[in-house]
Amino acid sequence: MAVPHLTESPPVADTLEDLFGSHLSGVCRRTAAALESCGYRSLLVHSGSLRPIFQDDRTHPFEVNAPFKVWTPLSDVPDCFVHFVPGHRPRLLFHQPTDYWYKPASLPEGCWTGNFEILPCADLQAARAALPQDLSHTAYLGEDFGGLAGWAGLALNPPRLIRHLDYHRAVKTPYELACLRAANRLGARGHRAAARAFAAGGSEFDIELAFLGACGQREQELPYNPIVALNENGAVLHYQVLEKRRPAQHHSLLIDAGAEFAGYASDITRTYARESGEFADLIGRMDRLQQTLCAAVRAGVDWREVHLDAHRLTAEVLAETDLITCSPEEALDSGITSVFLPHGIGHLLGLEVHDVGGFMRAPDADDIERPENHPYLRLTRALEPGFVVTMEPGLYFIDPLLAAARADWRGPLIHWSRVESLRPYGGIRIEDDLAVTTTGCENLTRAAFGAES
Ligand SMILES: [Mn+2]
Repeated sequence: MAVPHLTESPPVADTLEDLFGSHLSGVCRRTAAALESCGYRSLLVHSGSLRPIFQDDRTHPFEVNAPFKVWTPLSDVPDCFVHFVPGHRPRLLFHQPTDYWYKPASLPEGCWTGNFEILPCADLQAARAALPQDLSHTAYLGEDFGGLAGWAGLALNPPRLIRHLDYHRAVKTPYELACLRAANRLGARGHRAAARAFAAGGSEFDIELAFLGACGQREQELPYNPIVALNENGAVLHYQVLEKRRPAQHHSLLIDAGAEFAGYASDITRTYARESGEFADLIGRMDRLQQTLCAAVRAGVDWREVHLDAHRLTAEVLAETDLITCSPEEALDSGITSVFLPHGIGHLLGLEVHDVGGFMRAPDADDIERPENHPYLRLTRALEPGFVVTMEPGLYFIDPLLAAARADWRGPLIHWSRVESLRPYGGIRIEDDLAVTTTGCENLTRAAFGAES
């Protein structure tokens, strides 16, 4: 029998320091190789700029640039730079203005800072002065902020270098996996609170507030704005309204919401029925379908095949639940499954919720095509150990897609009275985050829900 305190994983904060050091070494190594292969001697990465609102003295919420977050977990300080010269310790030019309208950021502390030479810079001129005089053979990643034109010699966002860096971002380091586990634990905590708010009869807005409160994050800290959809709103894939009134009746909740940890995202969807019955049964079927798909995930698997398998399994569910009048084979051949499942089965996840590099055969090769008639799939690469992907099958009752199908030759293949009885529930999506290994995958989301319960 295992001794509990030995088998428990240590608190995240105790292990991140070591993990960050080797993460950063890996980032330095792969960046040095990419720079050399593309003919540059150093890299300058911008955290991003504050964007002013038209005719106002306020700015839009700050969104840090993902290529900067590869280097540091700083996600809330604009106008910082990482300057990396292979063979040298990376330098962080940390924006610290003199200001009394806003509170300037304090110099960063924490396990990762010892890996950098950190220089406070009051403004962009100070940052420029801290950089070498000669910026030729330096690649710059970030937007073209006002004044950058004066920084002569920089190569702005060279596409080939970006491809090299993006390609390798798909494979996560152990530090990144630890962050993604933590983001899932936060997200699961939010989802549990959201489910309670739904059971208590809350509005979409109430449910979102419950999610935010339990995660301990404001909306702009989250990796994406939560999709909180009651009843038929679940049929709008990226539903954004957040209705403040409670509906007359609560039938269902579809919530797609994730939290962020050190810049890394979780992306989690759950669907709930208020009462037992055929929609609750359909959720159960979709949950089993999702678990079947997860069980087949391992390194070497072609993600396009996973997507097509999802359609095969969806065709079977449609036949079993009497939603179609034809066989599963005919549903698949006729494309009927895409009426009910009109999005990709999953995507890369990491510093961005839809992470980069999903189509690349190799840094210097062409992209891998999507399967024919599946225009929304965001990942076509074969899986490698260290990829983190979402698995998110769905089944929806979407009026415009159903109307189009009803009007053409597909009409007789759909059982319309069955569709009508399920329309008030909107739809179902069940989404977990999976870390791919050589033999299978680690389900970061189910583990997080397990730890929460
Ligand atoms: Mn997703």
